[in-house]
Parts: sequence; C-alpha cells; structure tokens
Amino acid sequence: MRRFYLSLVTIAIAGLVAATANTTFAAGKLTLYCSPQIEWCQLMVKEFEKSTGIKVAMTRKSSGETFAQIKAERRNPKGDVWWGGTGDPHLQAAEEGLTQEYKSPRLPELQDWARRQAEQSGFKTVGIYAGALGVGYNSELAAKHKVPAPKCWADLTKPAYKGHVQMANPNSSGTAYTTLATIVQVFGEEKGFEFMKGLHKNINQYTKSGSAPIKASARGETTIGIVFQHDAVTQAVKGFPIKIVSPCEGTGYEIGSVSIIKGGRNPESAKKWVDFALDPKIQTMAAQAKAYQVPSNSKATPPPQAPDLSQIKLIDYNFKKYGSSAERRRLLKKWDDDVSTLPR
Ligand code: S7P
Repeated sequence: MRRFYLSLVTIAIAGLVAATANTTFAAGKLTLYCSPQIEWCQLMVKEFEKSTGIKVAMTRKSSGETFAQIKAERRNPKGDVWWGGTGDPHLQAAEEGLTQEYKSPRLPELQDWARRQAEQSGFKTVGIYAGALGVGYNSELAAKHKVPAPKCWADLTKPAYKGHVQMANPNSSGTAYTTLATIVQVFGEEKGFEFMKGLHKNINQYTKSGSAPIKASARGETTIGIVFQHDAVTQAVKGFPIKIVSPCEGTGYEIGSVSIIKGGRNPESAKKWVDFALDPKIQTMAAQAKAYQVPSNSKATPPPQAPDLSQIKLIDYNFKKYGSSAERRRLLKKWDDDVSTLPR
C-alpha cells in the first residue's frame, strides 16, 4: 500500500514538473519575421534571447514578401512579430487587420516620425528607424565603362546607363516600392511612369531583395544600384569603391517599422520584442551589424556613418497615401502591367 501511494506521489510530482516545464516553454517562444539585413536580424535574436530567455525562430524575407506571407497566413498565423522592413507594407497590414494594436511604454521616447507612424496605424505598427533612398555606384566600374556619375533621377533614363542600373522588384521589395512611390511623388503620376519606362530600358536585372543591387555593385556585377543610402554605406564601410548620390530632384525615405501579428501564438513574447526593439541601448547596437539607419529612439546614438537626413533633400513622403492598401495595390499593378512587361 505504501509503495502504491509512493508511486502516486511520484507520478503527481512528475506531472507537475512536466506541466511547469511546458508552460515555461510555451511562454518562452517567439516566431520572428525579419526584413532588414540578415546580420542585424541575427544580432537582435542573439541579444533578445540573452536578455529574456525567450527562444526565437527567425526567418528573413523582404518587406513585400513578408507582407504577402502574413496575409496568406491570416486564418492560421504562424508568425508573432514582424520586425523591420519599410513602413508602407506595415501600414497596409495594419489597415487590412493583419496586425495587433500595442502601445509600448517606450512610445514617449521616440522621434516624432516614429510616433506618427504608430498614430497613423491606430498603434498597430511603430517606427524603429529611418533611412533615405538614393543611388549607389561603383566608381571603379563607372570609370572603366566611362559611365558618368549620376546626379539626378532623370540621369538614370539616359542611354549612357543602358545595362548599368539594377533595382529590386517593387512587389517583393520595400526598397523598390519606396522607389516607385518616390518617383510618382517627385514627377507626378504620368511623368513618373514615363520615367519608370525609361529606367526599365537601362535595368540589367530586377532583384528580389532591395539591398541586393548595391551588393552586386560592390562585387563589380553592376555599375549602379537604386537602394537605401545606408545600404550603400554598409558596402563602402566594408571597403568597396561605392559612392552615394542623393538625387538632385529630392528623394523619398522609409520609416522602418515593427508590428505584432494578429492571432500569433505568443502575444506576450511579441510585446516584449517590441519593447526590446525600441530600447535605445538595443537600437545603438545596430552599428555592430553594419546597419546604418537612423534609430527611432531619441535616446539612442545614431551610428556616425549613418547618412545625415538633415543634409538630404527629402520629399514630404505621403505615408498615409502610399502605405494605404488601395494605393499600394494600384501602383504595383500599374507597374506590372505598364512597365515590367516592356522589352528592354
Ligand atoms: O537592408 C536594410 C534595409 O534596407 O532593408 C529593409 C528592406 O525592407 C529589406 O529589403 P527589401 O527592399 O528587400 O524589402 C529596409 O527597411 C532596411 O533599411
């Protein structure tokens, strides 16, 4: 009889231990969809795991691709949080009810542009960094091919640049969608699409990822890449002969954002990630991954190599309009139908 009671107690204790372990495990997980450069994603995961004990499963995909994945998974969400990537598709996700409202206690510490992103979305997303769009080129390759240094967007449609320009596909890439929306805002819709058609003739390849063109330029595979200026800085810091141009007509910019995915399995871990991502100490660490965006927390130290946004002729980018679901879908369809199908 004693032995019987002893076994019962042992089973009960084992059950309790297993249940506790399970609870800890379930509360200690996070599935992260990450859109900035992989080195920064990996650094963030390492630091988050170290500071919270929460285990992160991370996949890196471009902004447009991540948006499409979250939308496809909307009935059975597999991700918990989407960190980084351009703000427009984050705004679209908010509008389409794919992401969850959350007000981080860090909100009062943020720059106005980051808080505006939150207010505009009903607090379903928030800004984590900013970066200006621009043009990067390989000065050695340009000299070798006698290609003049571009100064303006309009230069890029000239015959001298035929086969020398690379950009990403705006459907998959947030960088390229920012380019399309910037061009439409700089030139107006009609002239903007004429520009995109002229540019198309000079494009050697549309890549999936937004930073791929400047990596290719660094390797000597294309002379020019249309990219975020901080991504060109990364290649220059690595020692490649990359020069950066802020187009003379003015240029657009991104507000890189973070959003909690609605219906995700680990909402508490997701909130902890957002608070962590807005922490000034964590934002200041970005430079360790050679990520040179401007941080959104006013207490964070911007990397000295980050392009100085106050010295760049920035347009008054209309995030409300170009981050809206209808406008993003309309512009991408028009680019697919009128530009991407043309011969080069
Ligand atoms: O590389 C950093 C960065 O430019 O990448 C993000 C971007 O969304 C990812 O690339 P895609 O253009 O392929 O979407 C930017 O938010 C970020 O600054």
